Amino acid sequence: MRRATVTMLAAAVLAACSSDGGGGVGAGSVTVGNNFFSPATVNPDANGDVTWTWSSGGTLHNVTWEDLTPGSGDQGSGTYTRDFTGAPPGGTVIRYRCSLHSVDFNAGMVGQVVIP
Ligand SMILES: [Cu+2]
Repeated sequence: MRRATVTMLAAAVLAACSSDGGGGVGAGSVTVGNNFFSPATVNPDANGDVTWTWSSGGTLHNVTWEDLTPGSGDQGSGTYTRDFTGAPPGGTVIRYRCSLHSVDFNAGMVGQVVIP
């Protein structure tokens, strides 16, 4: 009984890790929820793109870049894609936030793209 429980827990942990690509870092896609981005850290996909998909029931959110690249503007649905082709590799961190639900890039509705 005890051994069976441990095995089931291990399987659940492995499933949770694999569902987002491992380690909580996604590749190429981010869900825009109500007051969060998921995953909060994402790598571009093989084409260098990251796409944000709104799942907020019509509530407005935006993607606003610390590097001043034009962002999504306020959206309540739909998608927004940024191409990171040519961004410096090696762990470069490019931060963003929803300007409606954060006061800076450190807390609140914030996220980051990491260029591997
Ligand atoms: Cu927001």
